Amino acid sequence: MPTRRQLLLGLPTLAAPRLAGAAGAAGVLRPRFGYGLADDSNQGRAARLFAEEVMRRTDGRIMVEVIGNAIFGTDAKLQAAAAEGKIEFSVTSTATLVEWIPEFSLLDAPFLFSNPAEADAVLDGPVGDQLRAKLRPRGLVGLVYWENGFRNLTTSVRPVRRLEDFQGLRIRVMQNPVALETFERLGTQARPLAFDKLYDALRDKEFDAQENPLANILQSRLYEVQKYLTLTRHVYSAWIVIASARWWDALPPADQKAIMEAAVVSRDFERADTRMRSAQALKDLKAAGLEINELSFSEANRISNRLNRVYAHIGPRVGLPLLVQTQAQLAEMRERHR
Ligand code: TK8
Repeated sequence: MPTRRQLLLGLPTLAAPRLAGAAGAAGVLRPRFGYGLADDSNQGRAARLFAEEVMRRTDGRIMVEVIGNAIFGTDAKLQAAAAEGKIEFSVTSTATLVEWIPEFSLLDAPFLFSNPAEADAVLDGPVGDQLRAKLRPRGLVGLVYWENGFRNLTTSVRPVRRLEDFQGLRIRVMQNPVALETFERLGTQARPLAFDKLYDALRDKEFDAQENPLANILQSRLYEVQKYLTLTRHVYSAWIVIASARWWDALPPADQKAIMEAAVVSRDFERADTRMRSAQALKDLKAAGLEINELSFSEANRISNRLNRVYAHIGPRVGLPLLVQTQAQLAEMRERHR
């Protein structure tokens, strides 16, 4: 077993010298998949399934080592580690890629998707493909999108029932400019923080509030340091599975294909797993003592109206063609399902 320090510093973990993820004596590759959440999380389960599928499809020639618990950090740290080739795979929020790739801010648009089927269709279609392709110049390959989910607000100080209740809340947001602007517009004091620092910061009362999908609030135990949950569903959060481009480009095409197929299997599993658990999470969070409320229709409308202006800043980052294509796809889906 590698020590934590070896993992942190990216030192070789085998007695024989080797390049990370490069072929060892027996020709076996051991790429590392770093992720931010606990072993017992949707990320952990799907990462392990991905590793199994890659092993099976390559007859054991590629053995993905799954390393969770934010040992390599979360999001921005993981992206940098993968881009630098310190790890070979990771999964991070698309929101934290926006500083590198502004077009990803498309997905930060409040209330863009109205249900998971819309998110799947856009992410797995031409729009998602164009976004993934933008990772290349950053030294990353985008494989598939996993679901984090629709984000909901939690606070420790008061329930949020009306637009006015946001006023002055010290809220942690992701390291993402659109999230920052969204919550500033709602009247909060918003500040970005990496996810692996969030639990302690809430416990130490550095923030009053945070927002995350239900499954994540549960598996990251945020309910222990928060008291109220409002089902705001204000934005859909996607995760993207990434690979180090340098490592990927050295693989034979057949292995690239096998890994891509494994990633698709992991995607379908992860989405089903996350959706099943988030339905259950509501009950578990209630049992754990969170006070839960919905937003009334009229308050939800007031909040979404207040956020209309956020779109004005997303547009220039994303560019008109991608925006139009997304809106056209959604309009077409909604027309069909009427
Ligand atoms: C996990 C993050 C997290 C995200 C956040 O690494 O930071 O709030 O929702 O789940 O991607």
